[in-house]
Amino acid sequence: MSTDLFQAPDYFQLDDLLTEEHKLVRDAARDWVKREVSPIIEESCQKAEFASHLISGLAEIGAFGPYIPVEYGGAGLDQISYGLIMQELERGDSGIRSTASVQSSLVMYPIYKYGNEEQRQKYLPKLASGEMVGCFGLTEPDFGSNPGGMVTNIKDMGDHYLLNGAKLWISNSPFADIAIVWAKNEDGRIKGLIVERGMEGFSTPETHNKWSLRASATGELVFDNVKVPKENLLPNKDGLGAPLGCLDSARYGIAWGTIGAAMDCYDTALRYSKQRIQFGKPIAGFQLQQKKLAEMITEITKAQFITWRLGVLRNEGRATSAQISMCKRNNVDMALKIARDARQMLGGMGITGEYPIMRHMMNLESVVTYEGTHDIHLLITGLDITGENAFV
Ligand code: TGC
Ligand code: FAD
Repeated sequence: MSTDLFQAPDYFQLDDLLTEEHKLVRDAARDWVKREVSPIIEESCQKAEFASHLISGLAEIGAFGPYIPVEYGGAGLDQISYGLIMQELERGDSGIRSTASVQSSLVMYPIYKYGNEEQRQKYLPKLASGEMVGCFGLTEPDFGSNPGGMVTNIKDMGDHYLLNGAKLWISNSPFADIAIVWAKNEDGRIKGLIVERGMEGFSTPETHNKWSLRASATGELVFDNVKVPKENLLPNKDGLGAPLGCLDSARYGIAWGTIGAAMDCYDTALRYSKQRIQFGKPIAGFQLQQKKLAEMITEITKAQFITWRLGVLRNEGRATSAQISMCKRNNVDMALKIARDARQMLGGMGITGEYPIMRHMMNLESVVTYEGTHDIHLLITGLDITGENAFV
């Protein structure tokens, strides 16, 4: 891997709107990514291996539960600091951001929000320190965009629940210590459970042959008559709104994260275009290449501002799910388009691992699909503005 020369673009001085704490948190994450992620990420992707040694560093920079209160081991930061950490991690690689997103918003968040005090005390400090890693099981083989149709189920057996079913496409599942699993009870009501590795009948086969998110481990969760103790049920919220509430938090993190991936592609293409000589001058001097770069920085700047504003609204408890959907959809799409244009600007070199662009581009094909696809988020906006539900 060549030296990481990344310089973050800030065309409209967004930094002026950040607090000193935001900048400290962001810069710590940025330095860590340069030091720990950039040197190893290309090899990790080529080998399709999750670099598990990064877990302790992620914990140290506060990437596990940034906004979870300090009393539970979290960093007690605000939503903008959380977003900036995700931005920096995804600047390194979407798979590394995925690991932190899942741990923070899909595992720690539901335990903190929907769990009881014993569950918080038992799991949150270990998740924050990276001693324990979790995953989130919502998607099933036949229910992806429509998770409300899930067939994974629990039966009340008196002193425990009997869990049966399967989840597919689960980030971190192959090595996770615990899984937050969403399943229907006998009344068809969706409940959240904490399932622990080692419970009889619970297995987590890995999904291979991915061309995307290769530095992140993905797998299944298979439940064959798993006895889950009653104390592992999350008591404080049920129904589809419970997992969807977690997704709001993770989608918000992705909105920031994809700005990081876009910045890395833009910064790489800008630097390359000034150095690459064709027809006797740097390709940066050709109008067609300038158009690409000018449009990239414009789109990054627009994304930075709606996302920062979304963070302010979240800090004030005023952000809506529909606003989060719009921001996630816009920013992933923006990053994908920038990755594609940036890759072209590097010509043949753009397809190699010498530069991060192709890796970001392939990663973003997962990011545009998970946490709600591009089209699903458009329909959420459509429902919000028209009041007409296209899902029924
Ligand atoms: P619908 O009838 O609209 O809603 C059911 C209940 O949920 C409430 N609700 C929400 N609550 C909180 N946050 C949200 N964003 C919410 N959206 C809806 C809603 O008010 C209702 O509550 P109640 O009390 O009336 O019951 O549900 P629907 O079945 O029509 O589905 C709506 C739809 C399609 C928008 C939703 O199901 C959806 O978002 N589908 C996409 C599925 C998805 O995003 N899956 C992600 C799986 S996890 C993942 O991908 C992790 S990748 C992590 C990584 O590696 O980074
Ligand atoms: P489908 O729902 O089958 O969709 C196929 C196509 O149909 C899409 O283009 C979709 O937009 C379109 N479509 C569906 N319904 C409609 C409609 N009503 N109108 C118009 N078009 C529609 N899930 C988890 O629970 N936990 C995880 O940790 C997790 N990690 C993931 C990691 C990776 C790498 C990937 C790829 C996925 C992950 N997922 C995870 C699953 C992810 O959330 C789903 O893939 C996603 O929600 C889409 O579901 P699906 O793949 O079944 O596609």
